[in-house]
Amino acid sequence: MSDIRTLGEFIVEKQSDFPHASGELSSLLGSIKLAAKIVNREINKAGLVDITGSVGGQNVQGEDQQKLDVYANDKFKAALEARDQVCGVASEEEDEAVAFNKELNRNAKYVVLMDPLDGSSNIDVNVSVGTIFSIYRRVSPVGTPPTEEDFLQPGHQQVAAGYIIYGSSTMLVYTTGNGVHGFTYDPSLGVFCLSHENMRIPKDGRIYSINEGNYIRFPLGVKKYIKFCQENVPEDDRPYTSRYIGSLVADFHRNLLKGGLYLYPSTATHPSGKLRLLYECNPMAFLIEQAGGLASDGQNRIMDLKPTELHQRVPFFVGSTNMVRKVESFLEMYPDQE
Ligand code: AHM
Ligand code: MG
Repeated sequence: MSDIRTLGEFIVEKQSDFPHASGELSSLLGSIKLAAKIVNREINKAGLVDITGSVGGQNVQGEDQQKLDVYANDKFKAALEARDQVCGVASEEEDEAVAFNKELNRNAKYVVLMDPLDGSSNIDVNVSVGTIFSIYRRVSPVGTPPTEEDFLQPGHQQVAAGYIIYGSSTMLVYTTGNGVHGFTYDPSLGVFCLSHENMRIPKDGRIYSINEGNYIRFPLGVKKYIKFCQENVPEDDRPYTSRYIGSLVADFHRNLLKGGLYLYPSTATHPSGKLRLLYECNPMAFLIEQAGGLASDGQNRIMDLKPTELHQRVPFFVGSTNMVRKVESFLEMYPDQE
């Protein structure tokens, strides 16, 4: 028992990493931890109760909303509002940013951006899904409602980011800019236990993760890169292995542990790709850089992009440093669509 370090204990221990730590960020992470447990409980029951399937509506981007998407959104929002450390949230499931109106919330200094249930189309088939979160210090004055500028900050301004993977076991992985730490949920104790301290992604990898069904619509550089991955060059450990779950958190998590590259490029039909800059790409970019990897839109560092809208999409290449550099070099070498 004495070896177990819980997420709560670890966060308190690490508070001293912040020169003027007031405990507010720790308390905020505590809210996320609580909502994660509630959502985890519900996801584990998904096959048992009539909770899966589309709720009937569509979100702002015209995608089907699943019941658990809505459930997760509500639980994370409620948990974040309850502890008074957050003045507003933006979510994949909300058209606009949501300001919390209580006076204590208006006095809070953080905003949270989240994808409450990423990969939710996978729930019905018992495949891992996840929650992704990103935390910023507000730039508008404390005491007022949050403004658009609070939510449209570049990724390098994040103070913390992380994800929860609801998988064969449930894990919470986060960074506050001092490395990446992973905690595995022990359902019998009801606590997240430190299992992966200071996670590092290998500089080289041999897993590539992409929806190859879209091949015909990819930029030429991506097509050439895929062929490069498939070439028979034993001295370079090629051909690589292709692994694609279709659940960003799960694909990212595997590649973080083993080394690899996740790609969601622009396509002929979706010139900006599919993934959302603010609550999918930026948090993953912060995590991967903290773990020693890279995240790029094909040319630029993801965390340097200046967001212009809440649900903005961006091509996304994330993973082992040498693999990201390689795909960037192919995009530079073959700039045109075929
Ligand atoms: P979602 O937020 O609507 O669930 O979409 C994001 C998901 C990612 O988890 C996953 O990597 C990607 O979409 C899969 O897209 P595709 O089905 O086009 O391969
Ligand atoms: Mg998503």
